[in-house]
Parts: sequence; structure tokens; C-alpha cells
Amino acid sequence: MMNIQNRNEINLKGKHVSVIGAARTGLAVSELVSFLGGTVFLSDQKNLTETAETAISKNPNITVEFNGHTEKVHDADLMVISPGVPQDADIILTAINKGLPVVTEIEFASWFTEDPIVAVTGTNGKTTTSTLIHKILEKGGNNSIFAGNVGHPFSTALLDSLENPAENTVYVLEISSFQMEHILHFKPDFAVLLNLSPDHLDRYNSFEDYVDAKLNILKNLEQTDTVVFNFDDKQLADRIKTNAICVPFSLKHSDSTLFSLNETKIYDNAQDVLVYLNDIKLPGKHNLENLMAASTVRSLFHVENNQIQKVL
Ligand code: UMA
Repeated sequence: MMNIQNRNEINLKGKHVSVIGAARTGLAVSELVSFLGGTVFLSDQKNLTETAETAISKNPNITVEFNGHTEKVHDADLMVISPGVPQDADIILTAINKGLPVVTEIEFASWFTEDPIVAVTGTNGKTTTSTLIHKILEKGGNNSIFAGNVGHPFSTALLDSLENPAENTVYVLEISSFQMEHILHFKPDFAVLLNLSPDHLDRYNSFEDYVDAKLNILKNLEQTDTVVFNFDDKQLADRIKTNAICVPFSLKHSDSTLFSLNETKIYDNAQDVLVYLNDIKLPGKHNLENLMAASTVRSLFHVENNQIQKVL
């Protein structure tokens, strides 16, 4: 079994990894493990799909089982699970009982990069906000890579970067609560929290359990990291407990925010206009929140107002 307590000492060479779930995430993790020198046992409770078959047949480091998980999944150094696998699944509980380290794919992939990560979560608006951040950072000259819950696994994006390294890389990750279970070291440089309302209650025992999973995004933040959060969502704002720098955004208040809203525009603390509301293509108040969040991150990356007006 692997000792994963010290992130800097993690090395996959010669290690045997069980990957649970053979859809987008599982296939991506398997390729990443193989690239890093490990071997994979990929296990899925359902039938082999054509996509999985094509991917696996090309890689001798990946062996598979389908139509159910057997005890072979526990004969490994590490277990990496897809977001769709519930944390109380028997194979997960047994693995933990046996002392086998269990992590989610986002945690796993994050061990292999030192590039900055912007992680965006919340019940609603994640995709819009992370898309805006990604496009804004691109405009600012960064090699921004958009991945995560949006349908493009972080492991795929990371493997691509390891194979084709580029300057000024920054990962913008859309993050779900499922992806924040089993977090040990994952530490974004910027955590963006949009809002909290009851969701996925078929998977969690309570709203608090769902929130606890989501707030794991803050678990490892350091004083130099930044949390951008929605000050107007009291349920969220009251739960932000961190040593990191906290930068609120709000549609109602201007205290400590980088941007303010009036009837016609969003403007910064120097009274410079970021965008006139008439020019924004995205409708609704919730999209103004998403814009505020994205603009705040943008400001922290020192991208100028005029470079992002087109994106907005
Ligand atoms: N499986 C098992 N054993 C189990 C449970 C599932 O083997 O106990 C297998 C299934 O048979 C299936 C595979 O696991 O073959 C499915 O895994 P998955 O559900 O994690 O599917 P992926 O295709 O890998 O998609 C996941 C995310 N899915 C979920 O969170 C449910 C995708 O988010 C994400 O885009 C993708 O990884 C890439 O990172 C989708 C989603 O619905 C869009 N997210 C939820 C949301 O937005 O509300 C959280």
C-alpha cells in the first residue's frame, strides 16, 4: 500500500492502482497512472462500453473487470474513484477498513502539478462562472486549461500538459461536491464559492453532509491562497472558515469587494466601468453574481478591465 501522507514523496512508478468506474473519469485516471509508471486495475459495475474497450485495448498497463466489482479491487497500493461512486459503497468502505488509501480523481491528479489552480464550486452557476474565468484568463495571456465537472476530466487535461508543457499554465476547474470527497492534499490557489442550496440529497444524509463535502475545497488553503465568495449568500458566507485571503463579491454591498453594482453598470473601486449591464449577454441576477465572481478572480490575476469587456 502506498503512503500518501507526504505529497512530495508520492511516486507512482511500479505501483498498482485500482480505479473504480470506467466512464470518462476512470478512463482518464487510468491513462494518467499508466503515464506515471503505474499499472491499473479498472473495475466497473456495468458492462464494457465501446469507448472503454477502445481506450483499454491500446494500453497494456490497464487490466479490467466489468459487470461488478470483485475483491481484486482491494489488491492494490491505492484506490482512485470516479465521482459517481458513492462514498458509502461497500468496496470503498472495505478498502478504507483494510487501510487502502482511497482518493477521488481530482485529489489524485492534483499531486502531479505545481501550476496554479482556480477551483469553482457552488450549487448553481459553476459552469458559467468557470467558463468566464477561463476565457478571461486566456485573454490575459495565460495558458488557461478548463476541466473538471464540466465533462473534461482534470486527469486528461493534466496528462496533456505533462506531455506538452507550456508556460503560464493555470487550471480552471469546475468542482462538484462528489469530487471533494476523500480530499487529502488538494489545494487550489483560488477557491471560488458561488452559493449553497440543498442538492444531491439522494447521495448525502443531510444538507450539512453535502456542504461539508463542498467545503473540503477550503481544507488545505494556506495564507497566500485566496477565497472568492458570495457575501450575499448567508448560508455560505457564515461557513467560510479559513486562514486564506478572503475576497467577497456582492450585488448589494461594496465593503471589501473589488466591484460594485448600480442600476446601469458594474464598476471597480477606482470608479472605472467594468461593463454596462446593457452589454451583458447573460440574463438574470444569478448571472450578475457569476460575472462578479469571475471579475473578482480576474482582478486578482491582474488582467485589465478593457481586456475582458468582450468576454463579459
Ligand atoms: N460505477 C461503478 N461503481 C459504482 C458507481 C458507478 O462502477 O459504485 C460506474 C458506472 O457504471 C459508470 C461509471 O462508474 O460506468 C460512471 O462514473 P461517473 O458517474 O463518475 O461518470 P463520469 O463519466 O466519469 O463523469 C464524472 C462526473 N459525473 C458525476 O459526477 C456523476 C461528470 O459530472 C464529470 O463531467 C466527469 O466525471 C468529468 O470530470 C456530471 C455530473 O452529473 C456532468 N455531475 C454532477 C452535477 O453536475 O450535478 C455532480
